[in-house]
Parts: sequence; C-alpha cells; structure tokens
Amino acid sequence: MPYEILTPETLVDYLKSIDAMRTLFSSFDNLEVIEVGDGNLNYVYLITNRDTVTETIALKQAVPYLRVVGESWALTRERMRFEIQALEKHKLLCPDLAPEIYYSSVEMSVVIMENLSNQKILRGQIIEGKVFPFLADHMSTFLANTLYYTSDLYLSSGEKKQAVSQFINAELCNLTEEFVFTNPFEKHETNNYNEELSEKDIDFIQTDGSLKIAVAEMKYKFMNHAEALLHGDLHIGSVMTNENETTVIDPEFAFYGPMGFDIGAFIGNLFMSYFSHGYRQKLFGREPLEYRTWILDTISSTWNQFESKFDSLWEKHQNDKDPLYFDYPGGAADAKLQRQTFLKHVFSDTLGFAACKMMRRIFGLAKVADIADIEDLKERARIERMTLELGKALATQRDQYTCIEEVIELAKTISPLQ
Ligand code: ADP
Ligand code: SR1
Ligand code: MG
Repeated sequence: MPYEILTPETLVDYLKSIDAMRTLFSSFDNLEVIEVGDGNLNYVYLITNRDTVTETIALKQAVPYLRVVGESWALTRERMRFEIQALEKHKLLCPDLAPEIYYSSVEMSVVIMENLSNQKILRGQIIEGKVFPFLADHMSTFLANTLYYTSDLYLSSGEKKQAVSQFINAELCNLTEEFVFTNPFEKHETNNYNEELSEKDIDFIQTDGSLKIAVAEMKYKFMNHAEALLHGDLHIGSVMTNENETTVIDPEFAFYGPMGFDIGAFIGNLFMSYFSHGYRQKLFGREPLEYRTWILDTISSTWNQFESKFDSLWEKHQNDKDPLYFDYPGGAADAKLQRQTFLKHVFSDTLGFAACKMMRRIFGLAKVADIADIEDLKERARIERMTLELGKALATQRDQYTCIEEVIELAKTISPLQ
C-alpha cells in the first residue's frame, strides 16, 4: 500500500487489510482508537477491541516531518526502517526487555506492536516518585546484551560491517549532532531558556573554551566511533515499566556509535531526576532522602551491573574461542587487563555523553518534564544550574573519575542528599 498518513478514521480499514491483524482481532466492528503519541517525532495509536479487550495493539507511524516543530521541519520517514530493524534486534538479544512486533511496513512507515498497557513511561513514573526495584538489573542487561553482541568483540569483522551498513541513520544522527552537541552550546535560534536563568548562567556553558573542546570531542566520538548498535535515544522517556517489567521502546535513532552514548543517556537522565526531586518530593509533602537515595542507587547499580555483565559476556567469549580472542603468536594477551582497559574507556565516554545529554536538556529545544514542568521558575533555574554544573564537570573531567561512586559524590556535593 502506498504511503498515506493514517488517521483514527482510516486506521481500521488499514488494519483490516493486514493478514496478521485479521488473525489478532476477532472483529473490527467495535474498535477503540486512542492517539497517545507524546513523543517529539511520530504518531502512536492504541487500538483495542471493546468486546474482547485482550485483542489490543499499539500502532506507530512516522510522518514526513518533525512532529515537535511541525510540517515546516521536513524529515524523511526512513527513521521507521531503523526503528523496525532495531526493535527486531532488541527482541532477539533481550526478549524480555523489548516489545513484541506483530507487523511492520517500511512502505507505510508503520510498526504494529504489543500494547504495553500494563506499563507506563518511566519518566512520568519517576516524576511521581515511584520506585522500580528491578530497573537497574533490567537496564544493565539491556545495555550489556545490545552493546556487546553487536560489537566487534562478538561479531566477525564481516558481520559487523554488514550490520553497520544497515544502520547508516544519517538524518537522525544529524538531529543529535545539532540538538545534543551543537546548538545548546552556542547562541542558536532553536534554544529555549528559562527566563530565570541569567546571562552569567548561560555564559557558564556557552563561553567556556575547555567545555567547548570537551563537547566537540564527544561529538567527534559520536560521529566516528562505530562500536556497537545503539538505541540512540535512551532517555527515561524511552523506557516503559511496571513493578516487575521493563520494556525499551522507540529506537528510531539506532545507529552504530560509541557504547557510552546509550549508557550516558540513561544515567544522565537519572541525575536530572535526582536534582529535580530535591524539590519535587517536598511538593508531595515527603522528605526527599529516601527517593533520591533510590535514584542514586539505581545510577550506581546500572553502571556497576552493566560493567560486570558486559565483562562476563566478553570473558565467556574469550574462553570459548580457540585460540583466545585477541591472542597473538609470541605473546599471550592479558585478557582481563584488556577488558578492564576497554571498560575504563566506556566509563569515560559514558560520563562525557551523560554530560552533553544533561546540558542539552537545559538550553535546547527538547526539554525533560522532570525539570521543565516545574512551575516555580526560580526553583527550576536552581535545578537547571545544578544540572549544568554537573554536566560541565563531567564533560571536562570525564577521564579523571575511576568509579561511578565518585561521580555520585560529586552530584551530592552539588545537591546534598537530603
Ligand atoms: P516518538 O518516536 O514520537 O518519540 P514514542 O515511541 O516515544 O514516540 O511513543 C510515544 C508514546 O506512545 C510513548 O511515550 C508511550 O506513551 C506510547 N507508546 C509507545 N509505544 C507503546 C506501546 N508499545 N504500548 C503502549 N504505549 C506505547
Ligand atoms: C528536535 S529533536 C528532539 C529530540 O527528541 C528525541 O527524543 C531526541 O532526543 C531528539 O534529540
Ligand atoms: Mg522517538
């Protein structure tokens, strides 16, 4: 079927035309269609048979523009091909952490997947102050599996290069290059500042030469270091959760890039949540200590468990290989040291990318509700300054930290844990 933008009125006929949907729905006569897209780029509909509510799907369609800006900002629909390919890969590598895909069409820029109605977007739940005991375990598994198994540490050279070629996601990488690594760090028309931030606050970031170099270095890594298949936009709005389950959605920014980019996105978002909850918990009439402790524990556990799971996957592969992976005649490689050195580099990248991802959310077009929805603009500015301070320190000193606990101490210095 040639491309057309689906509407609640045309959706049902479209579904009727798909074999897999005729199997899934026993009847199309009484479908409820709700548009739930709250993202920046696409449209998402939840469609349920009112007569048999277990017959339900989520349908996502890309439109040929950037939704958050409008039709004036053209964007090809190619992003849906990358989303479909990445969702399929995630399902293979992390079956419990990715949605089930029922149908996809590159021509229509559509993916039809499991309706995760028993889960909610993590960002909203964190804003409400909910705790997820398995989050760090699940996210560290997602990160270790997706990053390890798509890298040269696991794939053959030919397989890896073939995979890289399937994920040349130039348009969305360009969005990241502009909106994450460039515009927030200069005077740019797409920027958007809280009016309570002063010129001095803005200059703290935009006129610091060392920081500019650090951000440029991270941008260069993003553009050139094709280490693994990344989700590409792994903020806490790309994760759905309930008490026991975690599902990673929305990988349309997927491409081959530096591993630390995904880990940094997740951790950087949690640091912003940590800062915001010094204030948010008080709005709920609660002492912030307990919830903020959970956020910091989740950050440290995510990194530490990722490091250990990634190391185990690699060690197993090294031991399974004959001869030892990366062993050379005339001198046996110190496999453990090699793994430690590699993970040190991933840690430094993680901090550098977390920093860029945090700072872009303060000055850039796309904000995070954790901070931007705070109505008291003075309070919001105070939290924004903390975020900028942590961002600047991590970007410029990313090589100096030896463990995540040191970074957490820094966050606590900026905003004491209470
Ligand atoms: P975008 O690419 O525009 O950012 P997302 O993939 O983030 O879109 O989806 C937008 C919203 O749609 C999500 O925040 C979530 O509320 C909802 N959503 C997306 N996928 C599903 C799903 N499989 N089940 C239920 N809701 C979903
Ligand atoms: C203008 S680009 C908007 C942002 O939305 C996505 O979720 C990505 O984070 C992107 O940078
Ligand atoms: Mg998206």
